[in-house]
Amino acid sequence: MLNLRTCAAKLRPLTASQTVKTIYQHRPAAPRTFQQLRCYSAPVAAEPFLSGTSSNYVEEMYYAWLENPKSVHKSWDIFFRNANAGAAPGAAYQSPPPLTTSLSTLSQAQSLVQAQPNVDKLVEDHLAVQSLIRAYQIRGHHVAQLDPLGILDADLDSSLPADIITSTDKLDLAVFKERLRVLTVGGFYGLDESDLDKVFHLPTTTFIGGNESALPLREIIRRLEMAYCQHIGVEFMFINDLEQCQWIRQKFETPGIMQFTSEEKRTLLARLVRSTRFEEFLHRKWSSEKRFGLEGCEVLIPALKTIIDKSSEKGVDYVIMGMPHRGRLNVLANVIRKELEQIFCQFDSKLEAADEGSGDVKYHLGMYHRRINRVTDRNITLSLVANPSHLEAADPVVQGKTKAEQFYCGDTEGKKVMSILLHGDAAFAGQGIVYETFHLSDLPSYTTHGTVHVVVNNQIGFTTDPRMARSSPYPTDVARVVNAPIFHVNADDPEAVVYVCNVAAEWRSTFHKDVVVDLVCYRRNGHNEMDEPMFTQPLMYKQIRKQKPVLQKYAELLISQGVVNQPEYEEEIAKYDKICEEAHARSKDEKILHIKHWLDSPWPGFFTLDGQPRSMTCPSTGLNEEDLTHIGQVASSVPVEDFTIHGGLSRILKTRGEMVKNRMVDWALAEYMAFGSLLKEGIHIRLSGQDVERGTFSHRHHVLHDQNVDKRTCIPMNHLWPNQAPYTVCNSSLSEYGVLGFELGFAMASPNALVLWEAQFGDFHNTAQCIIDQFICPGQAKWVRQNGIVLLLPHGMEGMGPEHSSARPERFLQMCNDDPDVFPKLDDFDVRQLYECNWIVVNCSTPANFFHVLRRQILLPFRKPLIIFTPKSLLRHPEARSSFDDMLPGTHFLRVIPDSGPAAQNPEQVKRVLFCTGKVYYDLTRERKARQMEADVAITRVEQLSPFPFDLLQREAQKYPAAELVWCQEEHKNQGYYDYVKPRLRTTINRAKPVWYAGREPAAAPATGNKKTHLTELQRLLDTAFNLDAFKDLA
Ligand SMILES: Cc1ncc(C[n+]2csc(CCOP(=O)(O)OP(=O)(O)O)c2C)c(N)n1
Ligand SMILES: [Mg+2]
Repeated sequence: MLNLRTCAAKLRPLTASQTVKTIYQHRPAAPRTFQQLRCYSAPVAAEPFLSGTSSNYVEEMYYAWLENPKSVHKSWDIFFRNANAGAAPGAAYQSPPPLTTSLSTLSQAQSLVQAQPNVDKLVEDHLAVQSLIRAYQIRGHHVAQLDPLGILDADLDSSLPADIITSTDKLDLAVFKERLRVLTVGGFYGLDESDLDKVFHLPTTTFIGGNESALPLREIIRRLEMAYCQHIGVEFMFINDLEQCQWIRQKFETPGIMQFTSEEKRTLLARLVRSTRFEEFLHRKWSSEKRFGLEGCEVLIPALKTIIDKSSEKGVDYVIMGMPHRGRLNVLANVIRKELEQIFCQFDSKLEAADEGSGDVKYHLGMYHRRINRVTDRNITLSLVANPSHLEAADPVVQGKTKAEQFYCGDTEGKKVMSILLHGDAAFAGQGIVYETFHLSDLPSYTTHGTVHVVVNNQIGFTTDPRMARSSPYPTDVARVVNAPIFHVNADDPEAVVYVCNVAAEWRSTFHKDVVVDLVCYRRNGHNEMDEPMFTQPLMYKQIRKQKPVLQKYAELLISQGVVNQPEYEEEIAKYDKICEEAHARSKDEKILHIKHWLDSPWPGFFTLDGQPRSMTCPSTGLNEEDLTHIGQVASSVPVEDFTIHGGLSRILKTRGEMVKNRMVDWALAEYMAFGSLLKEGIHIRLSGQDVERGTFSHRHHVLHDQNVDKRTCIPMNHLWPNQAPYTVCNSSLSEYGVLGFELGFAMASPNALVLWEAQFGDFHNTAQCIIDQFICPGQAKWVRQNGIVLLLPHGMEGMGPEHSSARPERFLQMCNDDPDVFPKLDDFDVRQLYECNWIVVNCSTPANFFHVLRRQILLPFRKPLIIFTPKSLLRHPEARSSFDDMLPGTHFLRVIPDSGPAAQNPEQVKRVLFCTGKVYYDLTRERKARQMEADVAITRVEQLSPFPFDLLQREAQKYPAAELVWCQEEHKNQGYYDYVKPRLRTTINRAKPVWYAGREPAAAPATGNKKTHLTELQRLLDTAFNLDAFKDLA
């Protein structure tokens, strides 16, 4: 095949310089072989007709001829023979007679080909027809009739492509003729009207012929119009894969392929009835409630059901969906099949909440439902992921959850679990997260093996016209970056929609790649039912008022076809209305809202049946010496044979080995110990983020690379124990929003996994702020959904400038739900306080504490997000080491590390207690030592910032009765921890004393860009911290 390609490439026209170089080459006479033919490229290329796109056509014919010379037209056979035999440039032709009007005369002509020498016109006309076919395949969608209103251009362009012979108004023969004239007679294609009845051989790149290999031009144009310019616009020619293109052409070009049985038509009508009458029912009962109805795109319901039916037929048994507001209730009712009374009761304002959760069921809560698919008679589980208002934010979350479900059921190819993402047209085009999510779609550790995207393209976003909302022709153009085919379809043609959805589902199950269905529709009402659309879209809405609902149109069609009769149709409507009425009556009995019934990811077995934790205790997070040593040894070795690692890495591993011998760990080893021990207990671990495999600071090295064999890698963590859980460590794309969303989704699927996302530098997390603000911080409060995701955010003022210093602790702390002014009434702070918080925020100062907090995350009987500010310079700081003794059984995470030096021995003498967190501790102890103030100043480390260790810090403050209390931080005053800590510290001491501040001044940027200024600032804050008179005048 490679040879074939090379050879065919030689048939392409050469550049001028290539021609000059090769044209005078010696051309030995030779038999017809690929190798030999390479020499003849110059004369062949010099044929005048071999230019531009026509060379592709010739290439195809050449392939066909090589395999069977009879498979091509006689004229081509002669041409290739001559070329192969070394004919001079321009002399390879021998002209056959022009084709006349019928197929029979075509074959006569073929037999006469050598006798009649006028082949030029024939070849040119064939090439023109080939170009024409290609033009329809590439640009036919631009003239497809996609807008049900008939007033807008789905591609925002009212002009017709210059190389398509069509008129948008099929009835206007005059327009058609004029266009034909412009494009043909002396024009683009060089054909004329008389050619319309001539028969042309069809290339292998089209299926319009069905069983025929040649057609009259008139019929070719008609069939191309049928395939590409009706209610379906297919965008696929950018796909760089012949097999995939052929597959799509076959699906849309084959004559008569879009046939529906009467049974299928009736099913489609019944689905449209449900979709339409559901909205009507809601409108009747709650006319003044917002519901973001589906009117104008009722076809979405049959569309989704088709995708699910077809996917189920192909073996999928779990579909995870994400969608925005539009039609959400309808999808819940008619696709996921949530009980109608459960939906209707949400409109009852008297509904009381039985559990926590902000109760925004109607538009945001998720759903999980297992049922039998009636069409395929197979089990199917459907899950709709809870989503915030932030459009498209749920996209990566859905993908992460899908990946996790695939991972946990061993579905490595996405044959059993798949995702469907729904989008609005404005959001799909406007939100960058869509692009980020697409870019995850083909990455080995992030692919879900194809997502079906469905766009509810109502050609408006709130009040904004598409012309003001996007620069791309279609709202779907973003999908082109991953070569996803895009099927635009007029949503008022339900059969076209269902056909396209079937093809989309088949595409996904065949190629396991993303695909987009663009439902071009309209929005019958305003953005919500209370909005007046005429303020801003008067003409569009005048048209919409005239628009017959799709159900009515389709019912009339089926009645006219005799597929159903009027009474049957009315009965179908009455049947569904009755279902709604009965459910409505039952819904009045629902007095209590159980938000836990709206979970998208139940964790069976993890909670009690009431959804409570199975205990309120946490065992010791320590580990036995044997396991510590074993993990340490694997972490410092290469556990496979004949594997050469980099010399520098050998030294790192050797140092690790020595540390293990000395029963010590640094940061990287502590992480190894935590991960390795959890893997032994069957906990899957997934660490994802930019460059996490090595670690941004080159400290981790979880993936070893053979220096001699390309792409040969080894992950020692997966060589720890015989039956261990798998460890996934994956460098991500350069995205935060997308990847953090993905990992959050991954962590949703199971409580028995430790899922960590590491920011390259903590600063960068703010690109993913939406995931933090909308999901991680309030997820449980809003949606009663726990999540144990861990964020590793490198943080610290190290003179690297404003961009690489701060993970913005102040923001995370500001979003903690503990009350600064109330000392919690708890008998157990260790676990109970964690249970009540919205997330845990820590800044560890020792590797052992880092080890414990990671293990605690899994050993807790519930799940909370964990934010860890991780160190940079401490990764290699000689004092930032821990002994195995601090990690043995019985040890645990220390929320506070009290001073243990001379100050603690004589607490009454202590003049000042410095409270701090993280790396500044090492600066403070160094300075204290230098000033010989170890007996005067105690240093207390707050390791768990939130929930705030009120109990332990109260003890610390009381221990030093004569001491001033100072919060010391290296961050600027308006940043870091001060604003969070100060009121809480004051609460612990009943506001009996002030809490002073030692740290940098307030500032707009997180850090100075000047190294010297950085050091000056540091010295100044240390001076304040140890100047016992610093606050005298302020007291
Ligand atoms: C990220 C984000 N920005 C702004 C909004 C406010 N908003 C809600 S709906 C909407 C228009 C959405 O248009 P489209 O995506 O076409 O969906 P449609 O409502 O037309 O179905 C906007 C701007 C939002 N929800 N999310
Ligand atoms: Mg819209």
